[in-house]
Amino acid sequence: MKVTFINPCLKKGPQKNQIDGGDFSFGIAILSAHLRQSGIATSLIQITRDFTDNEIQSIITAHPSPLYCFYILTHFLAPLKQWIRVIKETTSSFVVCGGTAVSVNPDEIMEDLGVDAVCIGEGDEALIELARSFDSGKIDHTIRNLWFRNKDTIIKNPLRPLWRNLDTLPHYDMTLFDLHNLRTMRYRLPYLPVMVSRGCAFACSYCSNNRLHGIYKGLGRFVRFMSPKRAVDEIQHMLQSLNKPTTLNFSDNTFDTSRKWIFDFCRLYQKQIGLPFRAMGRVERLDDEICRILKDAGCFRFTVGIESGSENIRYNYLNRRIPDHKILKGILALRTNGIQTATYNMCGLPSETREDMLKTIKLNAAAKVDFASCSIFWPYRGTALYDKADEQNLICANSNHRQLSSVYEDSILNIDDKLKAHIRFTSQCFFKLVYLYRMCHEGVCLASDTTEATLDNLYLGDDKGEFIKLFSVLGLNDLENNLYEKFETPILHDVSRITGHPQ
Ligand code: B12
Ligand code: SF4
Repeated sequence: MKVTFINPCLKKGPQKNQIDGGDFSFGIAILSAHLRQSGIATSLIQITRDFTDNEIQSIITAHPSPLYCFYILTHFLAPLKQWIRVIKETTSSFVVCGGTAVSVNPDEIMEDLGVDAVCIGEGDEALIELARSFDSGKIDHTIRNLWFRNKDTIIKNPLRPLWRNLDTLPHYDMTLFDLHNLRTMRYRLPYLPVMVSRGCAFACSYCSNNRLHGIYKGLGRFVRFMSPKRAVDEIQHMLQSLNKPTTLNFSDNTFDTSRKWIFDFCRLYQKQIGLPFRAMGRVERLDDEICRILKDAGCFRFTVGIESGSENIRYNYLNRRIPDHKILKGILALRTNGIQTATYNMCGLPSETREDMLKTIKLNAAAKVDFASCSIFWPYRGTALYDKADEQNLICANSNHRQLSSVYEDSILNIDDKLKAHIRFTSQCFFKLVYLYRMCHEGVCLASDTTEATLDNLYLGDDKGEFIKLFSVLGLNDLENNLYEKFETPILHDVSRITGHPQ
């Protein structure tokens, strides 16, 4: 028996004949490892673009399986629905799906996608049990963590406790992925994503972790890290499969969760791996000591979420009680220790005004960040901020079926067109705006009569033409690319120096 995984990682644009290895998925890599350890073969289909029904049919024919396993992302519900429909029309296979988007909204996903079963929470043991029950010839409908469609009813089984000790997990199955052609491996500064923890201690209102805490209440510790030794082993295993030195990206939600873990892990990593890496975490946890140890271990960039520059929005809407001064202090600690700083921000939040968005730009400018991105708020079902947006009648009836190539494209909230245009401009030009304000704060002459107040008025208005001219006059049109070039070329040299392998 062979189990086939299907991973949605669609990308817009002309790429038909281009090799595209898609995205790595830790969820699929670990589930496949469990199955293989139990003697069950696996394969993977990466949905990297839109496919016609006929194309889907031939891909499915090339990956025959009695059990298709979908990883679900809300952004891609429409194409996922198409894949599931084609599988159901052309085969008698069983379709099960999982992932955080399912865990926080199982009823609707089950109904909407027409699948045979959904997995709530961790699927490590549940999927092995399901695959084994196929082998025994009769599907077991009592498997914990799974809900089954049974004629007109749904069998809702309870959850089992969380996987307690991450050191006892098998190594991620890297063989499923076309590692050299992963999208992240084709960037100018390529990187391999790695992950050595599960869960997050925080409960930001827009994030699924907020709901997962509730689902898992009483079922074990939600935040778990591999031991430093096992984490290094895992990374070595992942690197061996790639067979090419590269930089690493820790995809863990909050890398700086435990001070002791960081110290122990970084010491070991520095000795045994030493490759340049980036990570992300909570800004208020960063201080000089942590930043120094991160830097010594090879951390060249650290990303933190500012999300909004308005304390009102952070405290009352996002459930992120971090005052401005702590944000500035954490980012300063990174900068003074020679770590590049990057921030995640959002715009288009419920109740957010243009003035609030301006505060986000200015806080990033004041922090002198090296890179900043600003996604457009997407309300994920099952999160507290979705409920708040719903109370304010901001959710459109068909919002779940909007397919966007990314969270940088448009707002899906029920708001007026002028505000939508402002939000798109803010997201698309965010870093250039931050840079302009930074130049202003640092006394760099922008144009004879351009003061901060002039910039503010321009930004708050509807006509953004002057900004477009300013960006062009100041040579900011290619800002991100130029900065990446400047910051990343030395890192590439570091990889070659450390490994003696030319990049
Ligand atoms: C790491 C991460 C990434 C990484 C890797 C993504 C990946 N595909 O693995 C990167 C940076 C690439 C990424 C990108 C994006 N991400 Co992301 N990401 C995460 C994060 C922080 C952890 C996911 C993870 O790997 N966990 C560890 C593994 C082991 O757990 P897992 O994936 O949940 O899998 C377990 C179970 O869910 C279950 N399971 C999973 N799949 C299946 C399938 C079956 C059949 C079964 C039975 C069980 C099962 O079993 C697994 C093992 O226990 C989550 C937050 C979260 N709490 O999950 C967000 C999250 C998944 N991402 C999110 C989003 C929105 C995105 C982007 C769309 C953002 C963007 N840039 O536009 C892109 C999408 C790209 C893509 N194709 O994945 C949202 C999804 C929300 C939603 N409702 O869809 C989340 C939930 C964060 C949030 N905002 O709340 N992401
Ligand atoms: S800190 Fe990050 S991962 Fe944790 S709840 Fe907040 S947004 Fe989610």
